[in-house]
Amino acid sequence: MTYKNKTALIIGAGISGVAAYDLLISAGAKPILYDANEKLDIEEVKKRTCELEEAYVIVGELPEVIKCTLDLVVLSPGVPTDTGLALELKQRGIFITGEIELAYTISKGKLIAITGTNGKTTTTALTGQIVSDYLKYIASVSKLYSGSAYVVGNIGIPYTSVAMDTRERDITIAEISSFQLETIHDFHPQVSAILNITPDHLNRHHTMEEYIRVKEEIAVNQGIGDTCVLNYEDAKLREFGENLEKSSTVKVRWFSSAREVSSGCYYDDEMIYQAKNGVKSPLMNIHEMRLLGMHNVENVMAAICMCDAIGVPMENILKTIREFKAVEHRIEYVDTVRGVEYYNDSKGTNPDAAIKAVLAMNRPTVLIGGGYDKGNTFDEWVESFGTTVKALVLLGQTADKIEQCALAHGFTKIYRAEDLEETVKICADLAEEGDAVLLSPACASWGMFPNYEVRGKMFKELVGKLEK
Ligand code: UMA
Repeated sequence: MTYKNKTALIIGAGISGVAAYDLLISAGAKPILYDANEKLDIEEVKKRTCELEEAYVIVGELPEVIKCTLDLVVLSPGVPTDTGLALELKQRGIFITGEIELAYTISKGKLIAITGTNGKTTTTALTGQIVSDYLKYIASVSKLYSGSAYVVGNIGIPYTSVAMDTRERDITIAEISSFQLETIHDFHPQVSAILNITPDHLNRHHTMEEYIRVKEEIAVNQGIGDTCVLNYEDAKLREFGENLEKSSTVKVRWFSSAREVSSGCYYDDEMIYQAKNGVKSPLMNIHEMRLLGMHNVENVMAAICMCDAIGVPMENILKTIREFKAVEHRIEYVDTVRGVEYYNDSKGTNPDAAIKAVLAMNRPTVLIGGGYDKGNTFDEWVESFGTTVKALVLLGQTADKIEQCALAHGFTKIYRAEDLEETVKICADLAEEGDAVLLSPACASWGMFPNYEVRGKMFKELVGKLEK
């Protein structure tokens, strides 16, 4: 599709809307950046675009005269396809597309696209690192340009912000959310992965069936020579993959944490194996990984399958995996102080995510919990403590609620703190050599911090100040 001289309305002036605006300017289109939030400061939005004060930005009500001039509409990921404006413009026959599709139609090179309810950020970052390390290695031995790796998408870097820079030899590794998959048309990754599908974002997709359907769209345009990597232990994905194998030319590669697979990777007795062309080979012991937890073994296996599919040699893949540390704020190793390992899982903003962090701990753990009350219940989280959590240090709005829940489950080693500084001091006193201290609060940070990143960074600073 050519965008030259096309009048395009971009809905949503967040980071992807602004990047889409800049991309459309570079592509010779006439974009209009629109946001429904009338309180947005138009001058501030303009400054975020490449055109600065010349940019065409509208907030609040969209004038009728604009609606009549549009050739296409680009939705930001956070804009539901069934909002009044999107539906109205679609009914007028205007082509509706998404920010990801826009980037795809302009970018060059190979594309690896990763979706799933959990684990997609870590898997995308790891896959991107493997590809990037490999391309650099090739360049160092051949002294020739071997291409670059671009890590983009839901991970926080809009695909549209790099699309114009990509070249035929480059490889883009994209984390793709279900929101982004709703507005694809020709989006066609050479390698796709769906890591798992559990209930999430049902307020947007309305039903679980629709959420699953949208996730599976990631492979809809794949065909001969392409690969789709799927989790064999997810019943829906197993069914999807088996149908895909029967009905298309797409190669399906499985990963499994529970059994041997015919083609792909599997886990057995602390080892990761590869099954390829009828041959099974041990790849690595999971203790060689710096990532913790069985969910991360699954993420690693998915990354291996994807990188193998684009031809990265196994020794290069495994080298990067051995060196790869967790993504910031996701069970991130911080430091060892007086024999105690400190982990930052500030992204554990709900009980489900926080359970994964507790299960990942392989030593007695002093756990930091509590924060903003999103109305969650904490029973399953407390039940996951088992023999791993030796003490719980609580802070924030949910401290009372969590304490009562823990006591009801018979967990009594509970301490309270006023702020994060006091929390870290209490943890340092409680933890003994060989223990871990884990910040994985099961709650959002709001109320005490602007976001989970600020909370995690402050935790790391406080650990850095502990007496060694
Ligand atoms: N808006 C409208 N009309 C609407 C709805 C929203 O104009 O009907 C406006 C809002 O007023 C706001 C703007 O849209 O000004 C926000 O757009 P956006 O929500 O698409 O946010 P971006 O800043 O562009 O960030 C988006 C993704 N956001 C969402 O999917 C909600 C980011 O994922 C992504 O990192 C970024 O693009 C780059 O690709 C975030 C996310 O929470 C991290 N994703 C969900 C998740 O991970 O669970 C899917």
